[in-house]
Amino acid sequence: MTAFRKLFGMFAMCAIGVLVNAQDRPPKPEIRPPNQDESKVPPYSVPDCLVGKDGRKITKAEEWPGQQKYLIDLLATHEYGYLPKGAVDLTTETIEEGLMADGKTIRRQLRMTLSRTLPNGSKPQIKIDLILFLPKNATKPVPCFVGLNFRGNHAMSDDPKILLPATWVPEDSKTKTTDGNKANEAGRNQAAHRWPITEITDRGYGVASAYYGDIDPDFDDGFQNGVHPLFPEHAPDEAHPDRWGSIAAWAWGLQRIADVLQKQKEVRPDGLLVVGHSRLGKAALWAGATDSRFRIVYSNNSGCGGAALSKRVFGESVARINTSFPHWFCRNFRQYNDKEGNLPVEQNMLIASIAPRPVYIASATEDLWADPVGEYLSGWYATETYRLLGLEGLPSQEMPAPEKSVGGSIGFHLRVGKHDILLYDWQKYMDFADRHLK
Ligand code: GTR
Repeated sequence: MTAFRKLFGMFAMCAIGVLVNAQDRPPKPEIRPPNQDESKVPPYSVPDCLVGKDGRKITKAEEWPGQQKYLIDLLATHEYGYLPKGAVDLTTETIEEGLMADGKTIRRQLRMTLSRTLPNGSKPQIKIDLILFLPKNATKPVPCFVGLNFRGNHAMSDDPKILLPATWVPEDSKTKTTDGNKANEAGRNQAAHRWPITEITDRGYGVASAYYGDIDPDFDDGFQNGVHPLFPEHAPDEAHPDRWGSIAAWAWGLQRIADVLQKQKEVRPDGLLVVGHSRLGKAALWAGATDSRFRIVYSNNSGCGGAALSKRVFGESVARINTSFPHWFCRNFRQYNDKEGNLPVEQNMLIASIAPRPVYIASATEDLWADPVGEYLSGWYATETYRLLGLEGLPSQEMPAPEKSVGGSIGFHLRVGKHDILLYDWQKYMDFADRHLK
Protein backbone atom coordinates (compact mmCIF):
# COMPACT_ATOMS: atom_id res chain seq x y z
CA MET A 1 0.00 0.00 0.00
CA THR A 2 1.34 3.39 -0.86
CA ALA A 3 1.73 5.93 1.87
CA PHE A 4 -1.03 7.95 0.20
CA ARG A 5 -3.53 5.08 0.31
CA LYS A 6 -2.63 4.37 3.94
CA LEU A 7 -3.29 8.00 4.84
CA PHE A 8 -6.52 8.04 2.85
CA GLY A 9 -7.65 4.84 4.61
CA MET A 10 -6.97 6.36 8.03
CA PHE A 11 -8.83 9.50 7.09
CA ALA A 12 -11.84 7.47 5.87
CA MET A 13 -11.89 5.45 9.11
CA CYS A 14 -11.84 8.64 11.18
CA ALA A 15 -14.66 10.14 9.13
CA ILE A 16 -16.77 6.99 9.60
CA GLY A 17 -15.94 7.04 13.32
CA VAL A 18 -17.11 10.64 13.61
CA LEU A 19 -20.32 9.86 11.71
CA VAL A 20 -21.14 6.80 13.82
CA ASN A 21 -20.38 8.70 16.99
CA ALA A 22 -22.49 11.65 15.96
CA GLN A 23 -25.43 9.30 15.35
CA ASP A 24 -24.94 7.55 18.71
CA ARG A 25 -24.88 10.67 20.76
CA PRO A 26 -28.01 12.73 21.42
CA PRO A 27 -27.85 16.10 19.71
CA LYS A 28 -26.13 18.73 21.84
CA PRO A 29 -28.81 20.82 23.51
CA GLU A 30 -28.87 24.50 22.71
CA ILE A 31 -28.16 26.28 25.94
CA ARG A 32 -28.79 29.96 26.42
CA PRO A 33 -25.52 31.87 26.68
CA PRO A 34 -24.75 32.65 30.32
CA ASN A 35 -25.99 36.01 31.52
CA GLN A 36 -23.84 38.07 33.86
CA ASP A 37 -25.68 41.34 33.43
CA GLU A 38 -28.03 42.30 36.26
CA SER A 39 -30.27 44.28 33.88
CA LYS A 40 -30.95 41.09 31.91
CA VAL A 41 -32.21 39.01 34.83
CA PRO A 42 -35.67 37.82 33.77
CA PRO A 43 -38.72 38.65 35.86
CA TYR A 44 -39.18 35.83 38.36
CA SER A 45 -41.04 35.01 41.51
CA VAL A 46 -39.58 33.14 44.45
CA PRO A 47 -41.72 30.43 46.07
CA ASP A 48 -42.94 31.16 49.58
CA CYS A 49 -41.25 28.75 52.00
CA LEU A 50 -44.19 28.95 54.37
CA VAL A 51 -46.92 27.89 51.94
CA GLY A 52 -47.76 24.25 52.56
CA LYS A 53 -48.96 21.42 50.37
CA ASP A 54 -52.58 22.54 50.75
CA GLY A 55 -51.78 26.07 49.58
CA ARG A 56 -52.26 27.54 53.03
CA LYS A 57 -49.61 29.74 54.62
CA ILE A 58 -48.35 28.50 57.94
CA THR A 59 -48.30 31.13 60.66
CA LYS A 60 -47.29 29.22 63.76
CA ALA A 61 -43.87 27.93 64.76
CA GLU A 62 -45.47 24.60 65.79
CA GLU A 63 -46.34 23.97 62.15
CA TRP A 64 -42.72 24.29 61.03
CA PRO A 65 -41.54 20.64 61.37
CA GLY A 66 -44.28 19.46 58.96
CA GLN A 67 -43.55 22.27 56.53
CA GLN A 68 -39.82 21.59 56.74
CA LYS A 69 -40.38 17.98 55.77
CA TYR A 70 -42.55 19.12 52.86
CA LEU A 71 -39.77 21.44 51.57
CA ILE A 72 -37.15 18.71 51.83
CA ASP A 73 -39.40 16.29 49.94
CA LEU A 74 -39.90 18.84 47.17
CA LEU A 75 -36.15 19.48 46.91
CA ALA A 76 -35.40 15.74 46.89
CA THR A 77 -38.04 15.04 44.25
CA HIS A 78 -37.18 17.82 41.80
CA GLU A 79 -33.51 18.56 42.35
CA TYR A 80 -31.15 16.46 44.46
CA GLY A 81 -32.84 13.06 44.55
CA TYR A 82 -33.58 11.04 47.65
CA LEU A 83 -30.82 9.46 49.69
CA PRO A 84 -31.02 5.68 50.06
CA LYS A 85 -32.81 4.44 53.17
CA GLY A 86 -30.77 1.30 53.87
CA ALA A 87 -28.12 1.21 56.58
CA VAL A 88 -24.53 0.22 56.03
CA ASP A 89 -22.04 -1.55 58.28
CA LEU A 90 -19.46 1.01 59.16
CA THR A 91 -16.17 0.20 60.83
CA THR A 92 -13.39 2.65 61.54
CA GLU A 93 -9.73 2.13 62.30
CA THR A 94 -7.16 4.71 63.22
CA ILE A 95 -4.36 4.19 60.77
CA GLU A 96 -2.07 7.02 61.77
CA GLU A 97 -1.83 9.69 64.40
CA GLY A 98 0.74 12.33 65.20
CA LEU A 99 1.51 15.96 65.80
CA MET A 100 1.61 18.49 62.98
CA ALA A 101 4.67 20.67 62.40
CA ASP A 102 2.96 23.56 64.25
CA GLY A 103 3.42 21.51 67.45
CA LYS A 104 -0.15 22.19 68.54
CA THR A 105 -2.40 20.29 66.16
CA ILE A 106 -3.10 16.58 66.43
CA ARG A 107 -3.48 14.80 63.09
CA ARG A 108 -5.52 11.60 63.12
CA GLN A 109 -6.14 9.52 60.01
CA LEU A 110 -9.05 7.13 60.14
CA ARG A 111 -10.03 4.57 57.55
CA MET A 112 -13.77 4.06 57.29
CA THR A 113 -14.99 0.81 55.73
CA LEU A 114 -18.59 0.85 54.57
CA SER A 115 -20.20 -2.38 53.49
CA ARG A 116 -23.59 -3.89 53.01
CA THR A 117 -24.85 -7.44 52.50
CA LEU A 118 -27.09 -7.49 49.44
CA PRO A 119 -29.99 -9.91 48.85
CA ASN A 120 -27.83 -11.88 46.40
CA GLY A 121 -25.32 -12.53 49.17
CA SER A 122 -22.61 -10.24 47.81
CA LYS A 123 -21.01 -7.73 50.15
CA PRO A 124 -19.69 -4.67 48.33
CA GLN A 125 -17.50 -2.34 50.36
CA ILE A 126 -15.82 1.00 49.99
CA LYS A 127 -13.22 2.83 52.00
CA ILE A 128 -13.16 6.50 52.92
CA ASP A 129 -10.03 8.01 54.45
CA LEU A 130 -11.02 10.61 57.00
CA ILE A 131 -8.49 13.07 58.36
CA LEU A 132 -9.14 14.86 61.61
CA PHE A 133 -7.16 17.81 62.97
CA LEU A 134 -7.64 18.69 66.64
CA PRO A 135 -6.22 21.33 68.97
CA LYS A 136 -3.74 19.48 71.18
CA ASN A 137 -4.35 21.64 74.23
CA ALA A 138 -8.13 21.46 74.30
CA THR A 139 -9.45 20.65 77.76
CA LYS A 140 -12.91 19.60 76.60
CA PRO A 141 -14.51 18.26 73.40
CA VAL A 142 -14.33 20.80 70.59
CA PRO A 143 -16.79 21.79 67.86
CA CYS A 144 -15.53 20.45 64.57
CA PHE A 145 -15.82 21.63 60.98
CA VAL A 146 -16.40 18.85 58.51
CA GLY A 147 -16.06 19.32 54.79
CA LEU A 148 -14.99 17.28 51.80
CA ASN A 149 -11.93 18.18 49.73
CA PHE A 150 -11.40 18.16 45.94
CA ARG A 151 -8.00 16.61 45.36
CA GLY A 152 -7.15 14.32 48.29
CA ASN A 153 -6.31 14.80 51.96
CA HIS A 154 -2.63 15.17 51.07
CA ALA A 155 -3.48 18.37 49.16
CA MET A 156 -4.56 20.04 52.41
CA SER A 157 -1.06 20.46 53.85
CA ASP A 158 2.63 19.90 53.19
CA ASP A 159 2.67 17.36 56.02
CA PRO A 160 4.43 14.31 54.55
CA LYS A 161 2.51 11.92 56.81
CA ILE A 162 -0.84 12.60 55.16
CA LEU A 163 -1.87 9.66 53.00
CA LEU A 164 -2.61 9.91 49.31
CA PRO A 165 -6.04 8.80 48.12
CA ALA A 166 -6.13 5.36 46.56
CA THR A 167 -9.20 6.17 44.47
CA TRP A 168 -9.61 7.87 41.08
CA VAL A 169 -8.44 11.48 40.90
CA PRO A 170 -8.82 13.80 37.91
CA GLU A 171 -5.75 14.42 35.81
CA ASP A 172 -5.31 18.17 36.10
CA SER A 173 -3.00 20.96 37.13
CA LYS A 174 -4.10 20.66 40.77
CA THR A 175 -3.67 16.94 41.31
CA LYS A 176 -0.56 17.10 39.11
CA THR A 177 -1.49 13.59 38.10
CA THR A 178 -0.14 12.36 34.83
CA ASP A 179 -0.34 8.65 35.20
CA GLY A 180 -3.78 7.10 34.96
CA ASN A 181 -5.80 9.08 37.48
CA LYS A 182 -3.60 8.15 40.44
CA ALA A 183 -2.70 10.70 43.07
CA ASN A 184 0.99 11.37 43.49
CA GLU A 185 3.36 13.35 45.70
CA ALA A 186 3.26 16.40 43.44
CA GLY A 187 -0.33 17.01 44.54
CA ARG A 188 0.65 17.40 48.19
CA ASN A 189 -0.01 20.88 49.66
CA GLN A 190 -1.75 22.14 46.49
CA ALA A 191 -4.92 23.14 48.36
CA ALA A 192 -3.32 24.23 51.64
CA HIS A 193 -4.51 27.81 51.20
CA ARG A 194 -8.08 26.47 51.49
CA TRP A 195 -7.41 24.72 54.81
CA PRO A 196 -5.85 27.09 57.39
CA ILE A 197 -5.54 24.21 59.82
CA THR A 198 -3.47 25.90 62.53
CA GLU A 199 -5.67 29.01 62.51
CA ILE A 200 -8.68 26.77 63.02
CA THR A 201 -7.25 24.66 65.82
CA ASP A 202 -5.81 27.81 67.47
CA ARG A 203 -9.37 29.02 67.87
CA GLY A 204 -10.46 25.84 69.56
CA TYR A 205 -12.08 24.08 66.62
CA GLY A 206 -11.38 20.75 65.02
CA VAL A 207 -11.52 20.23 61.28
CA ALA A 208 -12.20 16.96 59.49
CA SER A 209 -12.10 16.17 55.80
CA ALA A 210 -12.16 13.38 53.26
CA TYR A 211 -11.54 13.30 49.53
CA TYR A 212 -14.92 13.52 47.79
CA GLY A 213 -13.84 10.97 45.18
CA ASP A 214 -13.57 8.35 47.94
CA ILE A 215 -17.36 8.72 48.23
CA ASP A 216 -18.19 9.15 44.56
CA PRO A 217 -15.63 9.85 41.83
CA ASP A 218 -16.78 12.97 40.01
CA PHE A 219 -17.47 11.77 36.49
CA ASP A 220 -20.53 10.50 34.69
CA ASP A 221 -20.23 6.72 34.65
CA GLY A 222 -23.86 5.77 35.22
CA PHE A 223 -23.27 5.44 38.98
CA GLN A 224 -21.03 2.39 38.79
CA ASN A 225 -18.49 3.38 41.41
CA GLY A 226 -18.11 5.06 44.81
CA VAL A 227 -20.97 4.41 47.22
CA HIS A 228 -23.46 3.51 44.48
CA PRO A 229 -22.71 -0.26 44.37
CA LEU A 230 -23.73 -0.40 48.04
CA PHE A 231 -27.29 0.51 47.02
CA PRO A 232 -28.12 -1.19 43.73
CA GLU A 233 -31.82 -1.04 44.62
CA HIS A 234 -31.55 2.74 44.71
CA ALA A 235 -29.83 3.25 41.34
CA PRO A 236 -31.24 6.23 39.46
CA ASP A 237 -32.96 5.29 36.20
CA GLU A 238 -35.76 6.46 33.98
CA ALA A 239 -38.39 4.88 36.20
CA HIS A 240 -36.89 6.53 39.28
CA PRO A 241 -36.01 10.09 38.35
CA ASP A 242 -36.00 11.17 42.01
CA ARG A 243 -33.08 9.04 43.20
CA TRP A 244 -29.75 10.44 44.25
CA GLY A 245 -27.03 11.80 42.02
CA SER A 246 -23.47 12.61 43.02
CA ILE A 247 -24.27 15.70 45.09
CA ALA A 248 -26.64 13.64 47.22
CA ALA A 249 -24.03 10.88 47.39
CA TRP A 250 -21.44 13.33 48.72
CA ALA A 251 -24.04 14.56 51.23
CA TRP A 252 -24.68 10.97 52.30
CA GLY A 253 -20.92 10.49 52.73
CA LEU A 254 -20.78 13.58 54.95
CA GLN A 255 -23.47 12.00 57.10
CA ARG A 256 -21.42 8.80 57.47
CA ILE A 257 -18.47 10.95 58.46
CA ALA A 258 -20.73 12.53 61.10
CA ASP A 259 -21.42 8.99 62.40
CA VAL A 260 -17.70 8.58 62.96
CA LEU A 261 -16.97 12.04 64.34
CA GLN A 262 -19.70 11.72 66.93
CA LYS A 263 -17.71 8.86 68.42
CA GLN A 264 -14.40 10.72 68.62
CA LYS A 265 -14.07 11.68 72.25
CA GLU A 266 -12.34 14.98 71.52
CA VAL A 267 -15.23 16.16 69.31
CA ARG A 268 -18.37 17.73 70.71
CA PRO A 269 -21.13 15.43 69.42
CA ASP A 270 -23.49 18.42 69.17
CA GLY A 271 -20.83 20.60 67.55
CA LEU A 272 -20.56 19.34 63.97
CA LEU A 273 -20.29 22.21 61.50
CA VAL A 274 -20.66 21.16 57.88
CA VAL A 275 -18.87 23.27 55.30
CA GLY A 276 -18.10 23.04 51.60
CA HIS A 277 -16.81 25.08 48.71
CA SER A 278 -18.48 25.25 45.32
CA ARG A 279 -19.91 21.84 44.27
CA LEU A 280 -18.97 20.65 47.75
CA GLY A 281 -20.90 23.62 49.13
CA LYS A 282 -23.96 22.30 47.32
CA ALA A 283 -23.27 18.92 48.97
CA ALA A 284 -22.78 20.56 52.40
CA LEU A 285 -26.14 22.35 52.09
CA TRP A 286 -27.95 19.15 51.13
CA ALA A 287 -26.19 17.20 53.91
CA GLY A 288 -27.15 19.89 56.41
CA ALA A 289 -30.74 20.12 55.22
CA THR A 290 -31.25 16.36 55.52
CA ASP A 291 -29.37 15.72 58.77
CA SER A 292 -29.98 17.85 61.83
CA ARG A 293 -26.82 16.58 63.53
CA PHE A 294 -25.05 19.28 61.54
CA ARG A 295 -25.40 22.09 64.02
CA ILE A 296 -24.36 24.85 61.60
CA VAL A 297 -24.29 24.68 57.81
CA TYR A 298 -21.85 26.71 55.68
CA SER A 299 -22.09 27.33 51.95
CA ASN A 300 -18.95 28.74 50.37
CA ASN A 301 -19.45 30.05 46.82
CA SER A 302 -21.90 27.21 46.17
CA GLY A 303 -23.67 28.91 43.26
CA CYS A 304 -26.17 27.16 41.00
CA GLY A 305 -27.80 24.21 42.76
CA GLY A 306 -26.32 25.57 45.99
CA ALA A 307 -27.28 28.88 47.56
CA ALA A 308 -27.92 30.84 44.33
CA LEU A 309 -31.52 31.33 43.20
CA SER A 310 -32.06 29.33 39.99
CA LYS A 311 -34.82 31.56 38.68
CA ARG A 312 -32.52 34.55 38.26
CA VAL A 313 -30.67 32.57 35.58
CA PHE A 314 -27.52 34.56 36.35
CA GLY A 315 -24.13 32.95 35.73
CA GLU A 316 -24.42 29.17 35.64
CA SER A 317 -27.93 28.06 34.68
CA VAL A 318 -29.85 24.85 35.37
CA ALA A 319 -29.43 23.75 31.74
CA ARG A 320 -25.72 24.40 31.82
CA ILE A 321 -25.06 22.59 35.09
CA ASN A 322 -27.18 19.60 34.02
CA THR A 323 -25.30 19.45 30.73
CA SER A 324 -21.79 19.84 32.12
CA PHE A 325 -22.47 17.57 35.09
CA PRO A 326 -25.33 15.22 34.20
CA HIS A 327 -24.54 13.07 37.23
CA TRP A 328 -24.87 15.75 39.93
CA PHE A 329 -28.61 16.11 40.37
CA CYS A 330 -31.58 13.77 40.00
CA ARG A 331 -33.07 13.20 36.56
CA ASN A 332 -36.18 15.21 37.36
CA PHE A 333 -34.06 18.35 37.56
CA ARG A 334 -33.38 18.16 33.81
CA GLN A 335 -37.00 19.08 33.08
CA TYR A 336 -36.15 22.59 34.16
CA ASN A 337 -33.31 23.13 31.71
CA ASP A 338 -33.99 26.62 30.36
CA LYS A 339 -37.38 26.43 32.11
CA GLU A 340 -36.45 27.76 35.52
CA GLY A 341 -39.83 29.46 35.75
CA ASN A 342 -41.48 26.04 36.03
CA LEU A 343 -39.35 24.96 38.98
CA PRO A 344 -41.56 24.15 41.96
CA VAL A 345 -38.50 24.53 44.17
CA GLU A 346 -36.04 27.35 44.67
CA GLN A 347 -32.85 27.63 46.66
CA ASN A 348 -34.39 29.82 49.38
CA MET A 349 -36.30 26.64 50.29
CA LEU A 350 -33.02 24.82 50.73
CA ILE A 351 -31.74 27.53 53.08
CA ALA A 352 -35.06 27.67 54.96
CA SER A 353 -35.16 23.89 55.32
CA ILE A 354 -32.16 24.15 57.65
CA ALA A 355 -34.09 26.34 60.15
CA PRO A 356 -33.94 26.76 63.08
CA ARG A 357 -30.27 25.78 62.83
CA PRO A 358 -27.87 28.55 61.80
CA VAL A 359 -26.72 28.69 58.20
CA TYR A 360 -24.03 30.87 56.63
CA ILE A 361 -23.70 31.84 52.98
CA ALA A 362 -20.43 33.24 51.63
CA SER A 363 -19.90 34.72 48.18
CA ALA A 364 -17.00 36.40 46.41
CA THR A 365 -17.04 39.62 44.38
CA GLU A 366 -15.44 38.12 41.26
CA ASP A 367 -17.42 34.89 41.38
CA LEU A 368 -20.20 35.97 39.02
CA TRP A 369 -20.59 32.40 37.72
CA ALA A 370 -22.01 31.54 41.17
CA ASP A 371 -24.22 34.69 41.28
CA PRO A 372 -23.41 36.41 44.61
CA VAL A 373 -26.66 38.42 44.50
CA GLY A 374 -28.66 35.23 43.98
CA GLU A 375 -26.79 33.58 46.84
CA TYR A 376 -27.62 36.50 49.12
CA LEU A 377 -31.25 36.59 48.03
CA SER A 378 -31.87 32.94 48.83
CA GLY A 379 -30.90 33.81 52.40
CA TRP A 380 -33.14 36.85 52.29
CA TYR A 381 -36.10 34.83 51.01
CA ALA A 382 -35.52 32.27 53.77
CA THR A 383 -35.52 35.00 56.42
CA GLU A 384 -39.30 34.96 56.94
CA THR A 385 -39.04 31.31 57.99
CA TYR A 386 -36.40 32.12 60.60
CA ARG A 387 -38.51 35.03 61.83
CA LEU A 388 -41.50 32.73 62.26
CA LEU A 389 -39.28 30.69 64.57
CA GLY A 390 -38.32 33.79 66.54
CA LEU A 391 -34.88 34.10 64.95
CA GLU A 392 -33.26 36.76 62.80
CA GLY A 393 -32.18 35.93 59.26
CA LEU A 394 -30.69 38.57 56.96
CA PRO A 395 -31.31 42.25 57.63
CA SER A 396 -32.65 43.47 54.27
CA GLN A 397 -33.14 42.66 50.63
CA GLU A 398 -30.02 44.67 49.77
CA MET A 399 -26.78 42.69 49.54
CA PRO A 400 -24.22 44.22 51.95
CA ALA A 401 -20.99 45.86 50.82
CA PRO A 402 -17.98 43.55 50.41
CA GLU A 403 -16.30 42.16 53.51
CA LYS A 404 -19.04 43.01 55.91
CA SER A 405 -20.48 39.99 57.67
CA VAL A 406 -24.19 40.41 58.38
CA GLY A 407 -27.14 38.48 59.72
CA GLY A 408 -28.46 36.60 62.73
CA SER A 409 -29.13 32.89 62.32
CA ILE A 410 -28.54 33.31 58.60
CA GLY A 411 -25.11 34.83 58.07
CA PHE A 412 -23.62 36.26 54.89
CA HIS A 413 -20.48 37.90 53.60
CA LEU A 414 -19.16 38.86 50.21
CA ARG A 415 -15.39 38.39 50.17
CA VAL A 416 -13.33 40.49 47.76
CA GLY A 417 -11.78 38.21 45.18
CA LYS A 418 -12.25 35.02 43.27
CA HIS A 419 -14.10 31.73 43.52
CA ASP A 420 -12.23 30.11 46.42
CA ILE A 421 -12.30 29.45 50.15
CA LEU A 422 -9.71 31.44 52.04
CA LEU A 423 -8.63 32.31 55.57
CA TYR A 424 -10.98 35.33 55.52
CA ASP A 425 -13.96 33.01 54.97
CA TRP A 426 -12.87 30.66 57.74
CA GLN A 427 -12.43 33.58 60.15
CA LYS A 428 -16.03 34.64 59.55
CA TYR A 429 -17.19 31.02 59.87
CA MET A 430 -15.51 30.72 63.24
CA ASP A 431 -16.91 34.09 64.43
CA PHE A 432 -20.37 32.85 63.45
CA ALA A 433 -19.84 29.54 65.25
CA ASP A 434 -18.48 31.35 68.34
CA ARG A 435 -21.73 33.34 68.43
CA HIS A 436 -24.09 30.42 67.90
CA LEU A 437 -22.41 27.77 70.03
CA LYS A 438 -22.24 29.86 73.20
C1 GTR B 1 -17.91 24.58 38.06
C2 GTR B 1 -19.39 24.44 38.18
C3 GTR B 1 -19.89 25.07 39.44
C4 GTR B 1 -19.04 24.75 40.63
C5 GTR B 1 -17.57 24.63 40.31
C6 GTR B 1 -16.73 23.94 41.38
O1 GTR B 1 -17.42 24.03 36.91
O2 GTR B 1 -19.95 25.06 37.07
O3 GTR B 1 -21.24 24.72 39.66
O4 GTR B 1 -19.49 23.61 41.24
O5 GTR B 1 -17.34 23.92 39.15
O6 GTR B 1 -17.15 23.02 42.04
O7 GTR B 1 -15.57 24.34 41.51
